[in-house]
Amino acid sequence: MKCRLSSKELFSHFHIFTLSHLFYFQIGISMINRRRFINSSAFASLAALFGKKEWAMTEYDTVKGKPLVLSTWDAGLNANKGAWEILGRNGRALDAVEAGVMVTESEQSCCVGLGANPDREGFVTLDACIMDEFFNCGSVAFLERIKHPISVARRVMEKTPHVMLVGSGAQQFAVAEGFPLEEQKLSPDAQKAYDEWLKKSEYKPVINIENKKQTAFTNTSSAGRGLAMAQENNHDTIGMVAMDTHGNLSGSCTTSGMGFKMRGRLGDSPIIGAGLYVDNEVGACTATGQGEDVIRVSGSHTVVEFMRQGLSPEAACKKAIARIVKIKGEKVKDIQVAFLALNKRGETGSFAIHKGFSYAIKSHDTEKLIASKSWFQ
Ligand code: SD4
Repeated sequence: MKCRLSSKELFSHFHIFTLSHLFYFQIGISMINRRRFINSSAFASLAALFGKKEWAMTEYDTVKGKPLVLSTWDAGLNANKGAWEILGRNGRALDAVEAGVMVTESEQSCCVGLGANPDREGFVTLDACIMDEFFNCGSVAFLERIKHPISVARRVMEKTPHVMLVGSGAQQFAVAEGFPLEEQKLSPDAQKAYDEWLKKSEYKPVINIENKKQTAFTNTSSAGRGLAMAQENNHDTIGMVAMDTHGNLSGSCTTSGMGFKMRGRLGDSPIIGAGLYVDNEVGACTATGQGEDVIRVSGSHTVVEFMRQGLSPEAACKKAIARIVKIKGEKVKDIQVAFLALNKRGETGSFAIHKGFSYAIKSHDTEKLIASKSWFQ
């Protein structure tokens, strides 16, 4: 009996045959050396033939001996210096991302640490998370009166069976670990901003408040906006990702969240996969801006997955931003979100919804601030 197949059918049979053989072949190989197999040019060309780009891109060649740190907003310049104390001496990325953001937690700012803007009840509540090269991660949220939430997040990661502690439980753990309980008191700048805010009590986040010059961190009304712009301070929520000399990645993120938020509100920053994600085989990403919209798309994890599929850090950030832009429709004009990413090759990139987002980079060769590309100009 003659069997006639069209070229389309022939192709699809060949495709199925090849895929199933590849599957069994890959299981066998993985026991020997999966990494070498995936990187082999034969496999890469088969992947290209079938348009399955991610097969060829699953594993990146790790760059070694070129430590690098990236962090969000202009305050990232100082934070990077803190991280570099460790990275520049061939220390571990995890230690660097903790030390780096502790610099910002100690500075007076609108959006990080105990000096920052309070919630609508007048209390400063802090969120932070940290992740290392082994998928270890720790997080604290709705934490009050503790100066360095990032270090408490690291203790959660290292000393508990959990990933996340919140509120009074997080505070109790911090105190038991020896972190001092600070006074329940607003900084003079935050007090001024809160008094101003109380006049209208409107929740209206201002995009790019993190980089606006300000002395009192009012970010709610148009009057407040003018005030914020005219003032003289320059800090922010900080997300940091770093690669150490061994090519290992880690990340951290710490914030007081959106100013004048509802009591108990959490944003993306303490949520692993939203405000931060690290996959040491692929890359790392952190997010800043309106946390609700980062959470909606599991932002940082989504960016890392796009990098796994072969996109550059910038293209991966842009694709995640495109998703938010599509979801938000008209409302997108009032929100800012930015992603900042790094891959295993040491390539970096960012993308924001609106212009005005900047990030800081530091390596052996460079130390500078970069204006991010954005969806809207
Ligand atoms: C939040 N993502 O709490 C944070 C705010 C932020 O720069 O990043 N500000 O939603």
